[in-house]
Amino acid sequence: MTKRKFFIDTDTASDDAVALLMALETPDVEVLGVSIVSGNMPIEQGSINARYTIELCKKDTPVYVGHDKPMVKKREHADWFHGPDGMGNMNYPNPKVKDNSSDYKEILNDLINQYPNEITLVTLGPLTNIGQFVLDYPESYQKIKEIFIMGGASTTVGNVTPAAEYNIWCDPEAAEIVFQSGHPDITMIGWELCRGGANLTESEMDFVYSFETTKGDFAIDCNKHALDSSQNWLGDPGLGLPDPVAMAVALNKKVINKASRHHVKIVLDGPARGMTIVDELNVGESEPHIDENWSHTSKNINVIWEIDDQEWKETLYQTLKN
Ligand SMILES: [Ca+2]
Repeated sequence: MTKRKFFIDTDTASDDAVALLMALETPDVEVLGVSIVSGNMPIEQGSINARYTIELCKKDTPVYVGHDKPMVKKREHADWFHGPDGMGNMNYPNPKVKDNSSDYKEILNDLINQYPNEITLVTLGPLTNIGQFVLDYPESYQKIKEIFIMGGASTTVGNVTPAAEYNIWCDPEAAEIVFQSGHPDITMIGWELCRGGANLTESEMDFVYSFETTKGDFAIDCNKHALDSSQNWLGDPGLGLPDPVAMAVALNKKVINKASRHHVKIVLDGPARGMTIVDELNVGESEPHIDENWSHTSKNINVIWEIDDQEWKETLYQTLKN
């Protein structure tokens, strides 16, 4: 079987861990490497969480530690959401394997040259690592097959400010570099897609426990703190899993119900910092151009508007059953 080749960039906390697990446990996918970025967690803890997840899946995927802070803005972690260790304080043991000391950018560059136009890049954290890769290896970057970004909110509802989703807000300068990079196949999976009917309900979490698998238990247990935040802080009915929803879209196109291509810009500063402005009506392409910021803009991002909640959950369950 020819496997699809994935590279994953993550600020590994609990929902990242489940997304990693999904990719690692999809039979026709090979995860070539995982890079860690500062975000939800400091990179040291993110690396520990990623390596623990990889060991749980009995894989030896290398983990590379990337940038320990955003390009311009100061560090802001999200341990208040995921628990101090990012994994619901489950006291998981330390992983046995250390992180790989190679530079993630050199590794990713080598992999792209080895497999041009074959690698799917999935980003689950702030875009610092990938923004820097765009700057350092612009030609190689364009030979990534497709890029799936968990970040932003196409409907502007924010989870860290009224305007912004955490990943984009955390490093808006890096996000803008990636969004304006000219890569022809970038898909944005906004956090709003994991809300409401895409939440895992209490009975769906019980269903996962009924698999009686280590992976199933792990997927729900490590998100206990996030469940509390999801319900009591964001007012969602159950457990929101933004990174796994993004991974489900990358793994299984049938998860996508509605998508269209638009120009998307990132707001860098002010009260709308990190907002992903989607030109939903493509007004930037029409005459007359009355605002220089939106003159002659072209469609740079595949925006997902709606997912099939049942298909996403099935995609998740398939990876937790064995
Ligand atoms: Ca994440």
